[in-house]
Amino acid sequence: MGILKERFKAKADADNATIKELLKNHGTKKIGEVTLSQIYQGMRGITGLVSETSLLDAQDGIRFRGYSIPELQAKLPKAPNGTEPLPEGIFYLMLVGELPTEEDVQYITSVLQRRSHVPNHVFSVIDALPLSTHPMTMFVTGVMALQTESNFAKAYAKGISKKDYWEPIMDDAMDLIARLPRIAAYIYRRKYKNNEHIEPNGLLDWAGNLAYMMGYEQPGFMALMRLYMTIHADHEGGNVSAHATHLVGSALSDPYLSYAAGMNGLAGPLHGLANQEVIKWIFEMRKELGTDLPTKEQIGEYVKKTLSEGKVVPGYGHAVLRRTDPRFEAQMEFGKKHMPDDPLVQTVWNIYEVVPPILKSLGKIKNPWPNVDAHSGALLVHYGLVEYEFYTVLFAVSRALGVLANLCWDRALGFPLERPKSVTTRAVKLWLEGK
Ligand code: FAM
Repeated sequence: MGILKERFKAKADADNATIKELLKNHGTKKIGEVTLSQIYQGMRGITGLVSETSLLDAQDGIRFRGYSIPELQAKLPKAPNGTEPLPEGIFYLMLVGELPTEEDVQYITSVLQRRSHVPNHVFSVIDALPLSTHPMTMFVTGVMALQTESNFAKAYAKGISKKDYWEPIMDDAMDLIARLPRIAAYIYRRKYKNNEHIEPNGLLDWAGNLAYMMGYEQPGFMALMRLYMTIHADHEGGNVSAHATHLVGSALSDPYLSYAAGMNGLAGPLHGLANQEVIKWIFEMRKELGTDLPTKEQIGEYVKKTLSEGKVVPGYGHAVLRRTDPRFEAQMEFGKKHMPDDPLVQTVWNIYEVVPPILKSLGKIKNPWPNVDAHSGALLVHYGLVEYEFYTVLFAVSRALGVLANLCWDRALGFPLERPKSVTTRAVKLWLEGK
C-alpha cells in the first residue's frame, strides 16, 4: 500500500499545516450559536465537527471532496464495459483527496483482493447466532469477531507515537473494507440460500465480487452494486453512522470497534434500516390494496392511513436535505435506463408524485422529499434480491468506505477525544433565573 500511504501522508501533512495556520489566525472566531431548542432536539443545525470526506448542503445535496454524484458518475473510472463508477474510486477520492486514475482504482481493487481473507472464527461466531437473527446483528457480530485482527490495537498495546497512529488505522481500514463483502455474502447465503456459499472471484472488482458471492451474476445487478456502493459511501460527518464511528474512534478504539458502533446506529429505522422499511411498507400497501400497481389515488389514501396511525412514511424526509436526495435521483436514472416497465419501480415513482404534497400539508415536516432509501429496494427486488431485511447490510458495506476513510483523517489530523458538554434541565432553569 506504499503508494496510497505516501499520497495520503503528503496530503495529511499539507492539510495539517493549513489547519494549524487557520486555527492560529482564526481559532477564536465564532462559527455559530446554540439555542436551547437545538440541545433538546437532536442538535439540528449545530456545526460541531469536522469531516473532510464529504459535505452536505440542504439545497445542493452531497459533494464528495467537492464533486456531486453526477460529476462522479462522469469522472470516476468504471469496470470494463461497465456503466457505473467503481466504488474503489470514491474511496480513493475521499482518502487521498484527488480523483483517481484507472490505474489508481485498479491498484485499490488489487489491494482489497489481497486483503480479503476472513479468519474462520468469524464464520463460527456468525453460525452460533440463530438463523432468525437480523442480518445487521449477524453483520456487526462478524465485524466484532474480526477485531482480533486489528493492527492498531496491537500497535497501541506495544506503544506507538500519536503521529504514527494513522498508519495502522489505515491498515485496519483497508483490511476491514476488503473483508466486508465476504462477511456480507456469507450472511446472505447462510440466511437465505441454504448455507450454500460461493467462493470469491479473484477477477472481479470489490462490488462485483460482492454480487458474485451473493449469487447474482447478472451484468445489470453488478452495475447496480457498483452504483449502490458508490452513492451510499458517505453523507458528511453528522449522520448517526458516520458520527458514531468518528466519536468512538476518538477514544482510540480501533476501526473494528468504531465501525461496529457506527453500524449499530445505521441499523436504526430512522437511519439505514429505512431502506428495508420502505420496501416492507410498499409490499404491505400492495397486499392491502390487492394490486402490484396501485393508482396514485390509492397510494395517497394509504399514505394518509400510515400517517393517521402515527407512523412515518419511510424513505421520505431528512435532517439536513431540503430537496429530493441526489442519491434518489441517481437511482431513478438507473431505473429509467434498466427497468422502466418494472411495476415496483413505477410505484416508487408514483409515490414520489403523491407523498411530498401530503407531507407538506402537515406543516411540521421540514423536508417532504425522498431520501436515498425511497428507491434502493425496488432496484434490488428487480434483480431478485427480495430479502429486504438484508438491505441495510449492503448500506453498511458501502458506508464503510466513508467512515473508515474518515477515521484515517481523524487520526492523521490529530483530532482529540470528542467530549461535548451536556446540561440538566435543572441547570438550565437555574441559568434562566440568573442563578
Ligand atoms: N413521515 C412522517 N413524519 C415525518 C417524516 C416522514 N417521512 N419525516 C419527518 N416527520 C415528522 C417527524 O417525525 C417530526 O414529527 P414530531 O414533531 O411529531 O416528532 C416532524 O415531522 C419534524 O421532523 P423533521 O424536523 O422534518 O425531521 P427530522 O430531522 O426530525 O427527522 C428523519 C429526519 C429522516 C428521521 C425523518 O424525516 C424520518 O423519520 N423519515 C422517515 C425515516 C427515513 O426515511 N429515514 C432515512 C433517512 C435517510 F436519510 C438515512 O439516514 N438513510
